[in-house]
Amino acid sequence: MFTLDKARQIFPDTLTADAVPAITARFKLLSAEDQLALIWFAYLQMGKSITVAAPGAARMALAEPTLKEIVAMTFDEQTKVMCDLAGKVNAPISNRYAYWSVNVKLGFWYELGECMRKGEVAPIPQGYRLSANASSVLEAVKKVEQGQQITLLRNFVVDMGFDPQVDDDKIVSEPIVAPTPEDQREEIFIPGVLNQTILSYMQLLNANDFDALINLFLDDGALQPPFQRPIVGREAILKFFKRDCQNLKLIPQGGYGEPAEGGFNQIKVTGKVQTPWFGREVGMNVAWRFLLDEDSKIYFVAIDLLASPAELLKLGAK
Ligand code: ECH
Repeated sequence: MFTLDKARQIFPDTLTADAVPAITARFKLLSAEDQLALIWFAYLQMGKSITVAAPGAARMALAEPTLKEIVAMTFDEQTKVMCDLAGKVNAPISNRYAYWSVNVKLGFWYELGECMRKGEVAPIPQGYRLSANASSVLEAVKKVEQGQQITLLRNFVVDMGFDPQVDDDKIVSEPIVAPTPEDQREEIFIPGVLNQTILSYMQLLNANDFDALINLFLDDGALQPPFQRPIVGREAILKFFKRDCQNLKLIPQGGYGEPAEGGFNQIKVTGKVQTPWFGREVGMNVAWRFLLDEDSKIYFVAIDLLASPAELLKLGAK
């Protein structure tokens, strides 16, 4: 029978974007000042070809009091707050930050970036020179494709803040949007895939209909986001969907399935994913590796960020 560890190994020839964890590890070794400056330079560079969508008021409401607090500080104090965040120092704002969901953290930095542009928050000092290591990490960031670049930026931001043991039930996140009405949902068609569970998975996630989506999973089912440990059990997965997965757009392009042992089926789908932060401007190349039980319930699904667009075509006949 399948165990979670064994399920994680299905479709072993799927090549994931190894550059992302490699660059993230090197980034973590840099000083807080270098980290902030590197992100600033990378962000400016990316801003030439893609634009971040300004976060909505609902998302910003949670970070707003903290942003006001920061804007009222002196430049030196502001710089200290940002360095404490990057350095994961135990300080009031670093503590608060640790309890924000990913999107609240991103929205907070988006606003700070705007304030830096307007001169309301201390900029990266003019002529700041990155250390040799930081320059080489920045060059590495510039070389990877856009989907990997935004994943790196997101990783950097998620990792900041002081985190002793954050109680997962205390994380604050933006309010939940209503699911798209049924008659407005887009039909999903995936060449090579007829399995209804897979088609429903894509359609329900695109419609933000997480309560229906979670019913596709077995009680002890698991979902593994890119570069993360699997999230196990329906309750934890549902919480993740509601907190971090609103308004995604999944664009599956092809797939194939084959029987696995014990009456299970393994199905691989490849395609693009768009995040509401960048909309149609960035299509991330991903694979979904599904393992379904004999009743077509999801026992396991991994979402992988692919190494290159060529990986999208690696389906079927070997
Ligand atoms: C400034 C300088 C000082 C320091 C900082 C700054 C600001 C930085 C800012 C960065 C903003 C970055 C952003 C990144 C957004 C990235 C989003 C990504 C989303 C990926 C989603 C995927 C979804 C996959 C999934 C699928 C499923 O089927 C199941 C669910 C799930 C410059 C001031 C810090 C502002 C906005 C990468 C792949 C498909 C697993 C979720």
